[in-house]
Amino acid sequence: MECNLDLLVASLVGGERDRCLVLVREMIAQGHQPAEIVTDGIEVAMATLDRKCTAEQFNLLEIMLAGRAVMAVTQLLFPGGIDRPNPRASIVVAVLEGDIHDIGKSIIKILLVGAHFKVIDCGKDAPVAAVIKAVAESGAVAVCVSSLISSVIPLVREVKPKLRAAGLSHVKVLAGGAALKQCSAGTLGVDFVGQTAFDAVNYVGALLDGIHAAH
Ligand code: B12
Repeated sequence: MECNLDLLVASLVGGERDRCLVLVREMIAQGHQPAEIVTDGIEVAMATLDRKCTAEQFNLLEIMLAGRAVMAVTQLLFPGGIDRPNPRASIVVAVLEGDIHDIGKSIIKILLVGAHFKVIDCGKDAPVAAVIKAVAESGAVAVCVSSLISSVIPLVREVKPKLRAAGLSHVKVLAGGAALKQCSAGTLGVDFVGQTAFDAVNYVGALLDGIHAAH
């Protein structure tokens, strides 16, 4: 079983999309859980790429191919990328302006849909104003902001005050992604900072349980 995870990591790093899909199908048949494949496969592969980037071996094509393989595996693991009837609540997800890293956001989106939420995806490189508009129009109970570029941090700090100015102070703001997960919620001016996509799903699940218990 571990052997397949090692192979998957190597194939993701190598950008071998079709090979990754074959391996993941085998792993699912062997009983591996999607959460394990994300944590011990996708995230390990990305950490390997990160080390290459830091060692100044950054190769854009290599990283793009790896990103494409990750997206294909993610879609295979979590195929429920369509709206479901009677969702538990609406959640907005976004990568803010200046950042185009959207793999983490896509994982969150897929997990939230899988957990029966309606997801409004503002995409990558999204202005804060577009996020506020999406919340106002959808009646979302929370916003998940994902960022891998440190220069986006000032924009993350704008989200909560702009929600408040729009009369949406009840909406929770969650932050995550490599550039944000080292920061405290207080530093970023958000309600919650998560380490993994699963933290986002657990937080909004608990939030809704709290809202229902209060009524
Ligand atoms: C793949 C990648 C790319 C791909 C992105 C493809 C895509 N569609 O996303 C491409 C090649 C396009 C790219 C481009 C660039 N990149 Co890049 N890239 C990466 C790399 C290798 C992996 C990122 C990734 O996808 N990780 C996998 C996902 C699944 O992890 P994740 O986003 O952290 O998400 C997980 C958790 O954090 C959590 N999570 C994520 N969001 C949220 C939100 C909430 C609310 C919660 C609770 C949880 C949560 O859930 C996920 C699953 O558990 C990283 C290195 C790294 N390890 O971070 C560099 C990295 C992010 N890139 C970097 C840089 C510098 C760039 C470029 C500027 C390079 C350049 N000179 O052009 C450009 C960016 C241009 C821009 N304006 O955005 C730097 C950023 C440095 C910094 N801190 O500012 C890094 C750290 C590399 C490095 N060491 O220098 N990149």
